[in-house]
Amino acid sequence: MVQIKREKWSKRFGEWYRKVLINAEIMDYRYPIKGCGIWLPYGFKMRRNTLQILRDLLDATGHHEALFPLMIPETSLKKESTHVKSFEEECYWVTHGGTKPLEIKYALRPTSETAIGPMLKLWIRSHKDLPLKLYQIVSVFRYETKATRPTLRMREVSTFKEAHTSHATFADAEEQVKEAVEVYKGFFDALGVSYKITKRPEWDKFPGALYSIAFDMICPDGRSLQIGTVHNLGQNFSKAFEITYETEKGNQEYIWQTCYGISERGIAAMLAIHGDDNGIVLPPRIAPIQVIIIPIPDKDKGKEEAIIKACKDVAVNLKKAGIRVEVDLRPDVTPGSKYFDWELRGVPIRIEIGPRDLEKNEVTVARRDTLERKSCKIDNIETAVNELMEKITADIRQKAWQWMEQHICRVNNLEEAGKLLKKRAGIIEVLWCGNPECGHKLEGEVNARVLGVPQDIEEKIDGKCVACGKKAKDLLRAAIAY
Ligand code: 5CA
Ligand code: ZN
Repeated sequence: MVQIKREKWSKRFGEWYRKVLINAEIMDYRYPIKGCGIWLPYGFKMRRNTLQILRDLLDATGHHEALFPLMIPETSLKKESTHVKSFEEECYWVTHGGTKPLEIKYALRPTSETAIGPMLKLWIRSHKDLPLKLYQIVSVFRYETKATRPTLRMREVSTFKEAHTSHATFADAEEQVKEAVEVYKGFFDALGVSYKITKRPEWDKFPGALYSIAFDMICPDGRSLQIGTVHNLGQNFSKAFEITYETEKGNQEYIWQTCYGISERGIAAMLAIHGDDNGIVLPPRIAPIQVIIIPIPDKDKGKEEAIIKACKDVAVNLKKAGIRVEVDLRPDVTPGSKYFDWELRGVPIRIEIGPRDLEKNEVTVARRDTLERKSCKIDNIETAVNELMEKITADIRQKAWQWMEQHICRVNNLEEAGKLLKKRAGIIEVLWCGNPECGHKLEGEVNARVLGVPQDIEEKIDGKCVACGKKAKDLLRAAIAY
């Protein structure tokens, strides 16, 4: 691990991130296909804990996990015209079975509306079948043309949670959008990730949607990252796939649909926002190892065995309390190197036990996020660890939100906006008349991206559009986006 000093960290975020993924054994990105990576065992455990939070949130709100096929026949993908127009070029196509060309080629799913459509048509008969809320966690494939980056922009997005819901009315679909936003808030709050919620402009909504709502975070380099989206699909797909239901009055109506997705970018956001010079910092709920215990060798050797025993005893007690704990007993590695290894991997709490600790019936507890150390009575260690884990969770979340608030810039002229965007100061907020052209002016020469109109603040709009000077209707957010 090359040490990157704090003041340089933000400028070298890309480099830091790439190194941390491989050195902390999260993902190996050297696979011979671009945009594909391997979740290494440590990263995979972290991923599993993350997904558990998401599954729990979805299951608790009446969603059901399912699994649809990877391949989508071209005939299905083509049914919704705006959808196919956007995804056709982004699909990987299966054209052969062995050496024989297929009559109908198959797309590897870039997302699954068109895989699910034909099945909903079979399943949904009456209003009693609605709402139907399904999700799956799978790989999707997108032939991304923008620069691929590990976990941030994959071609095999291997941790794609997509939810697809069907409803009887537009109002029900609107309610579902709200529920989805709440679920995602809960998810990112659990990871301690700070975010802004914005309605994407017309020109940047999901292909086939009525509108799209997005969660964006701000990376340490000041660029924004879209970490989740919620779409109201209206009846676009149900009309294309002829998915109807019988109403209570006996009429046939098209269903209303929503979909929402989160990927490994959610994990990336968590690593990016909490990380520091020493490596990653994991929220205790996510950490595969929550506590690492390190014996400090006794120079006089007299207490060596007692120290090892104390380490093991503490581990047993913590394990009994449901805490994920390990003792680092590697014989030829110095404590300093052990600290380095586990700090890099983001283990929230380190417990050191040395001869002097033992004499006082104490241990030394170090927290990963602040690197602070303090002594703690051995008897009460489970309670102390549990309390500290809660404190770490709350503190890193608060720090992440502070970072976010420090990087929201309200400006009232285009030059200033351009300057700040160029400097990657974060997310810019300006007043806007609603005209797309004025939005594009903000994107300007700096190649920024309009994120859209805020959904997380309510404010009376009073003033003029930064681009044209006409009466403003909304706030508009923009950033240099990943
Ligand atoms: N069908 C909808 C909802 S599931 C859909 O596909 N929406 S999406 O295109 O916006 O993708 C959902 C989320 O996946 C995005 O908000 C983004 O955070 C993430 N995502 C999209 N493309 C990639 C990619 N190439 N690599 C990593 N994550 C991605
Ligand atoms: Zn304007």
